[in-house]
Amino acid sequence: MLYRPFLPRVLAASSLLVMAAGLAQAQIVSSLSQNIWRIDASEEARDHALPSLSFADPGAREKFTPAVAPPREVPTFDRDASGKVRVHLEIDPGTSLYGTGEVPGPLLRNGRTSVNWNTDSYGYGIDTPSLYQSHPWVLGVRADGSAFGVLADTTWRTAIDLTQGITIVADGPEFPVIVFEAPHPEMVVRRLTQLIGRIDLPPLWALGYHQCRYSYFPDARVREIAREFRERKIPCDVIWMDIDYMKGYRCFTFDDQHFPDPAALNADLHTQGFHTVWMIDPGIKAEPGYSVFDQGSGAEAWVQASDKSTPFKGEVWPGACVFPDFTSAAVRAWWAGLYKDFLAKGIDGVWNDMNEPAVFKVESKTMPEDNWHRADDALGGPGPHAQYHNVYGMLMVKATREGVLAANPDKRPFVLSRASFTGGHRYGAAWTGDNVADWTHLDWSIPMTLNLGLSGQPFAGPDIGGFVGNGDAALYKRWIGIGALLPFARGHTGKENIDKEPWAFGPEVEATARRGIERRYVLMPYIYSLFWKASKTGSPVVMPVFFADPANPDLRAEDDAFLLGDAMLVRCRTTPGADREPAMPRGLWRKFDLRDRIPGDHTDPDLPELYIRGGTIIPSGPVMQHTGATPLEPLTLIVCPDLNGRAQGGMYEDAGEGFAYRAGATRVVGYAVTRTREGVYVLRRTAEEGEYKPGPRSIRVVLVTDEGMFSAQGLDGVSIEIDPAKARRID
Ligand code: NBV
Repeated sequence: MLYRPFLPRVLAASSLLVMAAGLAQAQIVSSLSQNIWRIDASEEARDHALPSLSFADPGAREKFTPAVAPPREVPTFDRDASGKVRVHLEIDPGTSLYGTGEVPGPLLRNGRTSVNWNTDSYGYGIDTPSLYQSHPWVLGVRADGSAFGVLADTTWRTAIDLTQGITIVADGPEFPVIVFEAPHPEMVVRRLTQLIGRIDLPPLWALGYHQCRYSYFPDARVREIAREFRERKIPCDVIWMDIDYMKGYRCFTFDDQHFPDPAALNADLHTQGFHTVWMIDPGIKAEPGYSVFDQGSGAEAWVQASDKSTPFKGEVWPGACVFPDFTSAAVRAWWAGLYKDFLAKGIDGVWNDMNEPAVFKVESKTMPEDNWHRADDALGGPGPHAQYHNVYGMLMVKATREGVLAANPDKRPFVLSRASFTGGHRYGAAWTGDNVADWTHLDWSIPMTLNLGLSGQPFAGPDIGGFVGNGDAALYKRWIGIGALLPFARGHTGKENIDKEPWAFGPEVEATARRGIERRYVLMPYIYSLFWKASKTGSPVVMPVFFADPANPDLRAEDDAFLLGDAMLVRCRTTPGADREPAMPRGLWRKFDLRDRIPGDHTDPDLPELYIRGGTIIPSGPVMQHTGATPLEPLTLIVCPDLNGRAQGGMYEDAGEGFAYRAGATRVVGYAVTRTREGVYVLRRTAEEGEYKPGPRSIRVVLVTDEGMFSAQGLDGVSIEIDPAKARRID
């Protein structure tokens, strides 16, 4: 980068002359807010930029002022040999790169390339260039731990090359690049979400454990799975219905033989404390007489072929299909309306699959790039599929979410989507698609979830146990312990595979799986508070360990461990044999376990190790069979005093469902621990806000010290003393 050392700190004008790759191009550096810049290739490019589909408020991108100073890493624009727009940023030595959305392989992305082009990538590997979601976003962490972020604000295909600095090559017209700067990488992610939005608080049940397979059918099998969970006392909140519930794969229909009475099935499951999620794909069987096809045809709802006048047909599950054109608000509204009768059967959540969109029997695995979308002007106006391909899935989930909400206006919607785009977290959660039941994919499930979080999607996780292939007991028992502590925790597997429910591998593995899942439920008050924080601030629910010590170069590639919020570190073993010890951040981190509520938790070699950060408090609860099973009684505060004997923490709670929380029916409490001169620890409630009142509650304190864990009991609101010399030792 030629000019940076000589750059005047205050620029007289917003235009900056940049010499890049021998080409002179005047680029425009504008400010969106403090520490957020918008850079355009030229004034002309700025004036003609397509609207943002990532920004929660697209208008926010247009409210810029001339920048007083440029960011430290300034993108330069030019064209590659084939005429594509190329954006390049130099990076300082020692800069680590992350993000880029859903990418296979390790956390650290330096030296890697990926292509943003949503693709059905069954059984993907390290060389698979594109997975199901697109996130033209890179997070950079400099040697000193300060950080920056780069968002290429275009929906067209982008290739991200991190082999020499950051290079983004894009199809389509020039686009704005948004650059973020902050002293800490978590702040960069928060600033990103200031623009692309934050998740809405999910219903509490969606944070429980989910059980899926392709497919549980007929309905008797679904009932059997539910019964097994309850009889074996393995906690579970959600059972999933994959495509085989449909009648000939026609969306919004039910097979009359296998699922003759979906309403009764859902009602039965509800009685046992389960919620259900049912799949809906975008491919609609092109069959006159099928009401969804007839309605959509009448409304001219389908994506058009390149002739711009006939609906494109592609083959998916039901045979020849047409595809709703979600780039039109009218089509989205029609699609949303289809969920009313569907959800009236007692369905709680929706799973949108195949929405890259996936098309069978074609090399591209999707529709032709010159298909035609009659997109609204707000999205950029009519254009080819190449322009809208990457946002097709996101716009589908947007419509689905709206439909689910309209059908049950008093409930928080839950939608899971396979395809997505930067900003798609506002509409649905994500999973990492058709992974493989092997150790490599177990290993990747941590960094893939982390990089999605660093790209703005905090609600993500892998198919626990692996989708493609069987795997074995050794793999499953590691995976369930790790997966149960990732934000979205769902066991799933492919059609031909062996059973992979927690009990499928025999009693020993079942015991580990039960403990692993029980951990999630015990930690639910903490996990729910982290989702609340994500919804308020954009902080990811799980974060790389280097977030706890960003200037430490030894942690930059560590992805066998992760932070679950600020207070907890989860150290995993993702190889079958001689295991490496994941590196730890500097500072005080104490190992703890949940043996006081989960027998054998501390001796199970297959569960990840749990650490609590010195100076923090983790709220937790009793084991329960589902999130609605029992009240939070007692509230157990796991306390790790720092070297001065102090600790602080808090908790968010509400009804776990519905929208009263938006009108103040919330409870945010703070607790603090101090140590007296005599070495006695005292817990006090320091804050209590909001109108949600759970009633009187007892509190257990579990003090984590060098000498072991000690517990004491008291009432919420009253100070509690713990004298390690006299307190009950947990053993
Ligand atoms: O609907 C079947 C599967 C589903 O189970 C899986 O999770 C998706 O990623 N779906 C893909 C379609 C085809 C799988 C071979």
